[in-house]
Amino acid sequence: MRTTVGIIGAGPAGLLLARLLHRAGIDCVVLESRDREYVERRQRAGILEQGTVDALRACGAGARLGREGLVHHGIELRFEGRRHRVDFPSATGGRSVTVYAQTEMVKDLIALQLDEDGPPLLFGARALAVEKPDSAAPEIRFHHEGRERTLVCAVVAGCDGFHGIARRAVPADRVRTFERDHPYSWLGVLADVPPSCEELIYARHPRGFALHSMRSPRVSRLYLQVPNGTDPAAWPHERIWDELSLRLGVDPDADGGGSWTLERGPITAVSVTPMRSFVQEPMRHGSLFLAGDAAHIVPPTGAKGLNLAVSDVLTLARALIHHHRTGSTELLDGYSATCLRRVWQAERFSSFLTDTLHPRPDQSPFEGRLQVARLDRIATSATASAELAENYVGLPLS
Ligand code: FAS
Ligand code: PHB
Repeated sequence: MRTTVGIIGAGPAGLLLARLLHRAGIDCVVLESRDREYVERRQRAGILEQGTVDALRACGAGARLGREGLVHHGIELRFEGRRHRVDFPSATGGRSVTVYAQTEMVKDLIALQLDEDGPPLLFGARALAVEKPDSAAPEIRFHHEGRERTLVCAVVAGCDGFHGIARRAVPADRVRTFERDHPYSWLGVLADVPPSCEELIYARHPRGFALHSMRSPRVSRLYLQVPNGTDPAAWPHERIWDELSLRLGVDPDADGGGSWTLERGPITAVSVTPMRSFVQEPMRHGSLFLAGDAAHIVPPTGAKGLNLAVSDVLTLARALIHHHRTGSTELLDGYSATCLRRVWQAERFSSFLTDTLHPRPDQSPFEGRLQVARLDRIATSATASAELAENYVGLPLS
């Protein structure tokens, strides 16, 4: 098989890249190791930055998003029984975020690719290796339908996530990795119950962090900080609801207090995700370009993972299209530096929010007070609140 751009992975990064290249007349092939049902059902992110929404609309993938996406103009912080709303539009010139599950974005992109005669998308095609990545004709060796095959390309896009193989095709002496594991994980819950809030609630409680998000007016998505290695089976559903109610609870007599109750309902999915920060530099090696989780991971606290994957792909697509039209490699040569500047800003923000909202198991009482002081500063300073808002809605694309 031959193509111009071989794309490994049919997650948000690979699917959006295929859509953008196809519309620009650049042929590509997407290789995805899993089957369609698995990819479409895999519970992941829920918040789209304005830039992501704009990009999906611009490439014709925003119809259902426009109908079903929930536009949110702020989030609520809760700590020490207090409540503080961070307003987005007033601090960011009118920008907001949209609640629209990654599963739905993936379904929309797959449907467009398969139904609108898009580029080839092979499910059950597991990439085994990227050969000759620093040549003008790199090859992807992959396993599909019981046999090994080779896809000869001009460019390989490694969009195969943190556990993929593309990143490992770069010689070890040519990369620098930066990583940090956090001493806690998130227990994620999907529940068939209307959300008990209009906007997301991020809570710092001495027992641990909790987040109340949503998927629709009828489905709630909630998270609890748990120790690493937690077995979901150790959390019966009543225990989950009890702990969420405790950590998200408010003090009627505190700032912004009032009364608030967490509605309970049938839990349909429980999973545990470790918190990880990771960056591999550079994001390019010869004809191999890494995008999304294949190159970097952020803890999900700042809702940046999916949105970073999108901004990498917008940068890569623009560079490939520029080269296709002019022959110039200028944007391709600048790809890694352009992406990494935004990646590190997302790592900075995600680390700040994660460190502020999650009591660490071994932290000192002093560090606990610092976390409360940081939140108090955001709750009492328009400047600090605006800084959070600017980062949450997404920094401008370069
Ligand atoms: P993805 O991992 O989504 O996609 C990579 C694709 O490549 C997958 O379909 C995989 O099957 C395929 N693949 C892997 N190896 C392959 C091979 N050898 N051959 C062929 N295909 C291969 N972000 C948030 O903002 N908020 C969240 O709440 C959140 N929760 C998350 C929970 C979990 C468990 C994980 C792992 C991540 C979460 N993230 C969250 C981050 C997540 O949304 C990612 O940022 C996003 O999926 C990145 O998209 P991709 O880069 O396309 O990678
Ligand atoms: C989600 O809805 O899955 C979600 C929302 C905000 C986050 C992380 C996850 O920061």
